[in-house]
Amino acid sequence: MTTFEQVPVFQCEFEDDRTGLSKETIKRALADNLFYIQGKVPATATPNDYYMALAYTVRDRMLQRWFKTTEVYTKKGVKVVSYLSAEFLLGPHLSNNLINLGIYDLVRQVVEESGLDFVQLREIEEEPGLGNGGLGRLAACYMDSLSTLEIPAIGYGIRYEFGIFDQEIRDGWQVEITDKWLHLGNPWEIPRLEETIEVKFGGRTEAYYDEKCRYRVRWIPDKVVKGVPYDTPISGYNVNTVNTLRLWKAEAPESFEFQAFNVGDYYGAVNRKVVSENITKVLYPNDELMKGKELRLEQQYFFVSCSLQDMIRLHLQKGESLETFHQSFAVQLNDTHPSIGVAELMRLLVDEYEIEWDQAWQITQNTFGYTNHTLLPEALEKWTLSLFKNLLPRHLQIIYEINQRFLGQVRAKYPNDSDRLARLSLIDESGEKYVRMANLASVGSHAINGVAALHTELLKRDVLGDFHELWPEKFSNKTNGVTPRRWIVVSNPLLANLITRKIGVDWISHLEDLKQLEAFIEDAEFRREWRQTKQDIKGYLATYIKENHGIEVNPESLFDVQVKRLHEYKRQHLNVLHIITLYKRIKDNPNIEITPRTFIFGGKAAPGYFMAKLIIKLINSVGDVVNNDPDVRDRLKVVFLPDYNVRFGQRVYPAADLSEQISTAGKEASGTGNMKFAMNGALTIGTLDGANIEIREEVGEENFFLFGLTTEQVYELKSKGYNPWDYYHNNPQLKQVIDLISSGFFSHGDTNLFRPLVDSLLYHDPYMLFADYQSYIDAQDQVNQAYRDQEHWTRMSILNAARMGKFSSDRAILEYCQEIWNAVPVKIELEEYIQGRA
Ligand code: GL2
Repeated sequence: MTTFEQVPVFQCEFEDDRTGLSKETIKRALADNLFYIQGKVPATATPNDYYMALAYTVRDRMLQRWFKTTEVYTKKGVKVVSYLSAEFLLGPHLSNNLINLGIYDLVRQVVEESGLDFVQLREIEEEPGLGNGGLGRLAACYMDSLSTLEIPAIGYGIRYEFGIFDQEIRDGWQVEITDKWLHLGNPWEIPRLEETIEVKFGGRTEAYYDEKCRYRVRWIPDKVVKGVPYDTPISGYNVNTVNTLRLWKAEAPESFEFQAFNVGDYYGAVNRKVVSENITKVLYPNDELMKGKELRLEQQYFFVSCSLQDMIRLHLQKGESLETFHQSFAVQLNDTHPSIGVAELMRLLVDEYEIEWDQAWQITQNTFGYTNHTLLPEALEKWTLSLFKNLLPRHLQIIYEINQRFLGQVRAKYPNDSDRLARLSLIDESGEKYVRMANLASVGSHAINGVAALHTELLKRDVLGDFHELWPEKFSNKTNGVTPRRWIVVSNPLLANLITRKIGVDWISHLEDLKQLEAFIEDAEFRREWRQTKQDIKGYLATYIKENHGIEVNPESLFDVQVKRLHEYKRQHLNVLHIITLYKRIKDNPNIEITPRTFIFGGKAAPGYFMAKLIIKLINSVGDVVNNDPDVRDRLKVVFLPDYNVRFGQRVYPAADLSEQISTAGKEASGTGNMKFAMNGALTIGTLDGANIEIREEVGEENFFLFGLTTEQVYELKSKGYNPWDYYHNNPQLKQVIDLISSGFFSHGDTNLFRPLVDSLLYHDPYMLFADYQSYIDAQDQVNQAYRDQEHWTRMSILNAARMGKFSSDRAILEYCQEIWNAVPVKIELEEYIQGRA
């Protein structure tokens, strides 16, 4: 085996083409990669070839750091955080890596001096959309912070061939197009074929006595699938650490099929190959909705088994015994999607490594931590026993065993409390029987956390209330955070530069430093610059909207933005009710004084979620009427921007004046978009939900537009008996708005189109839009007033950004490290002869 020191490039005394940072070297490296990797010369090269050459040039400059980082982690005594997540919504790599390596401006200059269009090349990158929304993006932010904080870490997930679908809007409706992110190749990943792992499925179990006469169980599967790891480097900002994101691809093991070929079952063998490879074909596009599909459980088990086997291999390679596994790895379950890991680690330890049950259980509990991300009942994962038994017969036995021992403890503590026992059981036996994954995760972990203060309190009280009573010490809150590298430096260079000119660059890795901006609040010139910056960015977005969607928007108008997945609980339709209210005011009095606004929406609906798709149609239909009505005189514009993704987020957060965070209180676990907006100087209109509460606490109530019922009031009203008709009849303004939709005014006279939506509001209104309507309109009227005083608005905007330090993912990761993972930074030192950073 070649050791690190033996790799020839490390002894180079001259500037190496793959590491050097002089302009000349980078220029040569681009040409070299174009020719030797892409096999192209300028005469035949496409823009994509140039993009690939550029990406390889950047990746080359990460490789030594990556290699060195990996090497250090194989040393005894280094504890590695293993973040298990079915989703990683990374977004484009190029700019982020350039920023983290400190070579953005340099590389841009070289590219441009070579006669290439840097922005064009940057925009060619297909973003890996391997996630649905907040949960997957959080995992990506956490990977960035882990590297930046120099924490040894590895992210494990699934290399979906098709990520989240691309969204087109046709005739106002969402149309889903498959996402072919890999079609032109992915320069950021390296397959590690030699580290392939086998995963078993199905079949049956068999009891036997081993040579020491101990009772054992073996699993005889009926299918084996290969997991091939694809590694992506995750650079830290301004440090040498480059952690790994290891995503697994399913492949059929050829050897397994020889028999089938020999007996002539060619098509059967091919079919099994196809079926195996289907496991990692596509990301399930449901956000916060559990659908009991077998393939989904296969995906979960597949990546979790690969990952745990991989960790065990690494641990054993260090020369350690499995008794100390939890000292090598802190494994975090990102929601219940990877929670089968609890049973799988037990199976590996007990069945394959012959560790006694009690000790294996200790190791398992010490290894796992569980983060819950939602209170929505429809999102809680559960699998029917029959499905589970067919796919994972051994795991079901293990779950029964865990359950029996666990319920024994509960019985001892709470004798004669069968209701409690039924609620805590890993098996739901109230009707058809299910395995409850949140219960499995809770029992198998030493730490359980929610993602915002309110969410954690509600978890402790409701969803995991019985577990909290049993083990209060396991619970803690870890309020979410987002990475300022991607969400300010990469996405908003104008603002980043302005901030850096005022307070230096340290804020990029110490976001609390933004507080120093408060000292400039009385500086009129600074306020002017701040305002001008926002104005310029809004101008860019306006141009983009005009060029790409043909809609003229006024950059002077208030940019009111709601971008997030479409969901009734997020209440995009409440926003629409406000738009129609303003429209009606104009129609009733065309000369009314009104603060010009541009309403910008973006977000995908799960393909099977009819109501969410109807809300998209409503937004577009209202937009068609409002945007084309001469009475409006361009004072209101409504745009739904299709295919909201990370890249588009980067464009829109910096341009927002107002951030819409209007979920029904108690429904949004945290939200992270709310943080990205405020960091970029947007003001929030929001409910007391998720992290909004903490954002408001930080920025000050006078700098936040609050409305709506509290969680307590929502519960109270529900239990008293909520009747949306009361609000409809008692509020003439609301009645007019609803009647206008019902009348077919926005649907060319079709009174049926939006009926399901209107009826749902009138007859059920599960998310209480009507109860919050007036309070929302009043808060929006305050927004209008405030925006008219631009000086005051600018002060509020600066204060919002300045007080967002808490919401850096660096703070969140530090808390996880100190309170859950017991992980500490490990500095990665590079040999002197390796080029330093720019
Ligand atoms: C979510 C929550 O809905 C969201 O409020 C939270 O910010 C993120 C990250 O913690 O997790 N839960 C969930 O299932 N999805 C989310 O976005 N998809």
